[in-house]
Amino acid sequence: MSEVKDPTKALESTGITRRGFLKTTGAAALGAGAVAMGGLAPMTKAEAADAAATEGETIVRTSCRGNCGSKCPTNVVVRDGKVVRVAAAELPGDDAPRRRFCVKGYTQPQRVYDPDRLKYPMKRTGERGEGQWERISWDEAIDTIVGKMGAAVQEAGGTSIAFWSSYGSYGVLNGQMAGYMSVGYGRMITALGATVLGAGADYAQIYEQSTLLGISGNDTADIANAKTIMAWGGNPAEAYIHDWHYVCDARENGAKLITIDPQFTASAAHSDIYVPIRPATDGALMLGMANYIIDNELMDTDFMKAKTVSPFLIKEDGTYFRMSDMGVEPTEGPVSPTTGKPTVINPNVVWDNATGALVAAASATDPALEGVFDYQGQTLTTVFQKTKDSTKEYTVEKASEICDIPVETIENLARIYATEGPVAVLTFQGLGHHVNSHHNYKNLAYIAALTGNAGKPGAMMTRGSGMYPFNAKAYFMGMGPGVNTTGMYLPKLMEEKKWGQKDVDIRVLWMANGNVLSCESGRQELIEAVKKVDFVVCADVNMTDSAQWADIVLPSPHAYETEDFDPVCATPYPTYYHKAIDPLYECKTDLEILQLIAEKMGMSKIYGDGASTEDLMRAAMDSAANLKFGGGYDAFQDGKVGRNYTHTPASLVDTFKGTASQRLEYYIEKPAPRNNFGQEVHDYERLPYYEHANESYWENPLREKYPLMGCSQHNKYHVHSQCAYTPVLREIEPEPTLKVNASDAAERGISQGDYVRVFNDRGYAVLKVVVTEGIKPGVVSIPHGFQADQFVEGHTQDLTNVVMNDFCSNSSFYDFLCEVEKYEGGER
Ligand SMILES: Nc1nc2c(c(=O)[nH]1)N[C@H]1C(S)=C(S)[C@@H](COP(=O)(O)OP(=O)(O)OC[C@H]3O[C@@H](n4cnc5c(=O)[nH]c(N)nc54)[C@H](O)[C@@H]3O)O[C@H]1N2
Ligand SMILES: Nc1nc2c(c(=O)[nH]1)N[C@H]1C(S)=C(S)[C@@H](COP(=O)(O)OP(=O)(O)OC[C@H]3O[C@@H](n4cnc5c(=O)[nH]c(N)nc54)[C@H](O)[C@@H]3O)O[C@H]1N2
Ligand code: SF4
Ligand SMILES: [Mo]
Repeated sequence: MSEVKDPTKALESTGITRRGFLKTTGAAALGAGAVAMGGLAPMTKAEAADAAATEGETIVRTSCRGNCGSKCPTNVVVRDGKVVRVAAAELPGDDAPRRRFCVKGYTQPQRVYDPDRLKYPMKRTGERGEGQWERISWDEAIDTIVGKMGAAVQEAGGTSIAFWSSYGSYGVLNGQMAGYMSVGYGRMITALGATVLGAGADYAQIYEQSTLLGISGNDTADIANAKTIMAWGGNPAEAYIHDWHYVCDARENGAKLITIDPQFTASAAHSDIYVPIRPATDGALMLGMANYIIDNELMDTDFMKAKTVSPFLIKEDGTYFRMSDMGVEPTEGPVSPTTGKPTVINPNVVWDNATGALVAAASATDPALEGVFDYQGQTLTTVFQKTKDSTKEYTVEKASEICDIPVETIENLARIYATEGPVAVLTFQGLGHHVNSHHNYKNLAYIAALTGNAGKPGAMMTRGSGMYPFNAKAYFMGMGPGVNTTGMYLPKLMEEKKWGQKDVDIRVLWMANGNVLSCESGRQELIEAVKKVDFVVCADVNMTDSAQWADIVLPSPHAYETEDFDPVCATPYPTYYHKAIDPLYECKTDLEILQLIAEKMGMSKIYGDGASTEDLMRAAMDSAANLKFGGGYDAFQDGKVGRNYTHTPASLVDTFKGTASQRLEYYIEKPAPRNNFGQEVHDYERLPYYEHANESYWENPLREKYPLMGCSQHNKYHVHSQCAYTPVLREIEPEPTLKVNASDAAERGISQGDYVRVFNDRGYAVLKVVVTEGIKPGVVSIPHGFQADQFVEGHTQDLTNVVMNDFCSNSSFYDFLCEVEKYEGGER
C-alpha cells in the first residue's frame, strides 16, 4: 500500500484552520442518498455474457453516475479505446440478486458518443440565453474565469462567488454532495468562503425525516419482509425499480400492495388497493387515520411506551421536562465522535402509573401515555396527549372531505395499517413536492408510532440508503462556506444582497452537477435572477437548459471517462468509477478545472500542490476507521469489489439509533430551520400538523382562473434531464406529454394526441396531450426532465414557482395551479 498523504495538512502552515464534519450536512447527504434506486431485473445468463470480454477487450468497472440512486455497478467493455458494450457488473455471494440494470444503463454509450456533447470550452457571443457560442481555448477560459473571480473576491469578498449544484454526481472528487462535499468543490468553496447554493429538491424528506426526526429507514432488502406495502406518494415500479423486485418478493409471500396517488402509476396497476387522493392532502389523511386508530383502540401501546417519545413530558414552553428540572444534575456520558466532547446525560421524565410518580423514562414500569400533570405549579403534558389534542379536529369525516376519499376507504386504510403489519411505506416526492409537505413526515412518524410500524423487520416509514463513510475533513480548506443555502433563494439573494447578517453580493455564478434551470422549480424567476449576475460559468456534459444561460461553458467528461468514488449506495457495494476510456474531445473533470483555477489564483496548495488523483482520493477514503474495517481506497482497486463495512445484518433495520432519544420521534423539541436567515419558527413545527399547500389546494380562489392542480412524475426513460436526448430512448418516447383526465379534456374539447397549451400567470408550454382515466379529475401531470427545445413552445417547469418552505427549504415542484387549452398553432 502506498503512503497515505493528507494534502489538507499543507494548509496548516498557512494558518487556515480546518473544520470537522458537519453533522447536518452529513445527514443531509445521507438523506440525499435515500433519493433513488433503479434496475429492472436480475441479469439473465445471456445478458451477463454480454459483458464478458473477448480477445482484445478489457472490462472496466464503473457506473452511470447521476441520481437515479441505484448506482448500478457497470461493466464497460472497451476495445481500441472505445466503449463497445455495457452490462451490470456482478455482485458477490448472497448479494448477487441485488445486481440490477435498466434501459438507461444499457444506452449510456449513446450518451458517450452523442455528437451534441459539449466538446470544447465556449464563450457566449450573442446576448445571454440567445444560443450564440464561440469555441475558445482552455487557457482563455481559465484566464477569464480567474479574472472575474479574483475581481469579485477583492471587491465583494468570498461570498460573491456562488456555486450552484443539484444532484449530478456524488463523487468524492468531482461531485457536490450536499452542495459542496467533495475534494474539488469543497476545498475551493471553503478556502474562498464562497456561497453554496444547493438543491431545492428532496428537502421535505431529507430535512424532516432524516435530519430532525433522525429516522433513516430500513435496508431496501427488508421490503420483502413486509405484510403490507404502501406506495404512498411514490412510484417504486418506475422510479425505485431497484426496490421493485423486493415488492414482488413480498407479494409472492402474500403481502398486500396499496398505492395512494392521484395518478394511476405502474405501481398502482400492480396494487390490491388503489386510492386516488387529492394532491397535497396526505397529511390530513394520516391524521384522519390516527384518530380512527385511537378511537378504535387499535394502538400498539407497548410499542408506544417503550420505543417512542409518546410518554415523554413536555413543559409549557414546548421543551422536554428532564431530570435536571427536578434538581438531578446531568452526568457525563461517553465522548461523542461528532463533537469530540462528552455527551450530557439528562434523562427525559415520564409519569409512572405503577408508582404514581415522575421518574426517569428508563426506570418507569408503566409510563403514562396520556395525561396532564403538575410539578410545582408547572403543567406537564405527554407528547401523545399534546399531539392527540392538537390534531383531534382531523376526524375521518374531515379527512374524507379534504382528501376526496370516501370515509370507508380511510377507515379501511387505518385498519390495515394498524392490524396488517409490518407495513413498509415506500414514499417519496408525492409527499415532498408541495411547499408544506415536510409536515407529512411528522404525521407519518406519528401513525407509525401509534401502530409499531417502524423499527422492526418489514416495518418502515421509508427505505434507507447506505453510505460508505468518507473522511469529510478532506473536503474542508477553511472555515466552511461563507453562506450555505439553497439555490431557490437566488432571487432573494440577488434582491437583498444579504443572507441573515452576512453580505452576499453574488458576482460570479458557477453551475455544475445540476441542470438547475431545467429542474428546479420557478424556472422563470431563477432565470431572471441569473440575468442579474455579472458572470456565469456552467460545466456539464451537454448544452443543457442551464448551460444556455452561461457566459462560459466548460465540457465535462461522461462518467465512463472519469475516476471517482460514490459513497452513497443502496446496496453494500458503493461504486468506484474506474476510468474506462480517456475523456473525449477537450473535456476536463471538475477537479481538473478547479485545480487549474487554483493554480492561477496562487492557491494550488488547497489541492496539495500537485497531489495526484490517488492522493486526493485517499484523503477522502482512507480515514483510520475505513482503513481498519473496510480497507479504504485499496479495497476498490485491482479488480476488487469493495464492500461497505457498515452494512451489517444489524443495520438492515433502523432501530432509531440516529435520534436524540434513541426512540421513534414525532415531536421536535427544538425545531431549527435548515437555512437560517433569522426567520420566525412557528410552534407547529414541533408537532404533527396539517395545512393546505401553498397554491395547489381545492378551495384556492385562484382555481376560478386556473382550476387544474399540477403534479409530475419521475420519468422511467430519464434520470431527470439526463438521457433526454438518448436516441434509443427518444424512439420510445419522442416528446414530452401532458397527462389530462378524460373528463377535463372533454370539457375543453381536447382529444387524444392533440397539442395543448398548459399555462398560468408564470408561464406556459405547448406539448402533446395524453388523455387518460389514469389521473384524478382536476389534476394534470407535467413531464419532468425535458429540455426547452423539446417542447413546441415554452417549458412546463415555467408553471412552477420559486416559493419555498422557509423552515425546511423544500420547493414546490407539484404545488401549482394551471389551465389547459387546445393549441391552435398546428403540429410541429
Ligand atoms: N427513472 C427514474 N428514476 C428515478 C429518478 C428519475 O429521474 N428517473 N429520480 C430519482 C429521484 S432524485 C427521486 S427524488 C425519486 C422520486 O421517486 P418517487 O417519488 O417514487 O417518484 P415519482 O415518479 O416522482 O413519484 C411521485 C408520485 O407521487 C404522486 N403524487 C403527486 N402528488 C401527490 C400527492 O399530493 N399525494 C400523493 N400521495 N401522491 C402524489 C405522483 O403522481 C407520482 O406518481 O426517483 C428517483 N428515481
Ligand atoms: N417538475 C418537476 N421538477 C423536478 C422534479 C419533479 O418530480 N418534477 N424532481 C426534482 C428532484 S426530486 C430532483 S432530485 C431534481 C434533480 O435535478 P438535477 O440534479 O438538476 O437533475 P439532472 O438533470 O440529473 O442534472 C444533473 C446535471 O449534472 C450533470 N453532471 C453529471 N455529472 C457531472 C459531473 O461530474 N460534473 C458536472 N459538472 N456535471 C455533471 C449532468 O450532465 C446533468 O446535466 O429535479 C427536481 N425537479
Ligand atoms: S439509470 Fe439507474 S437503474 Fe438504470 S442502470 Fe443506471 S444506475 Fe442502474
Ligand atoms: Mo430527487
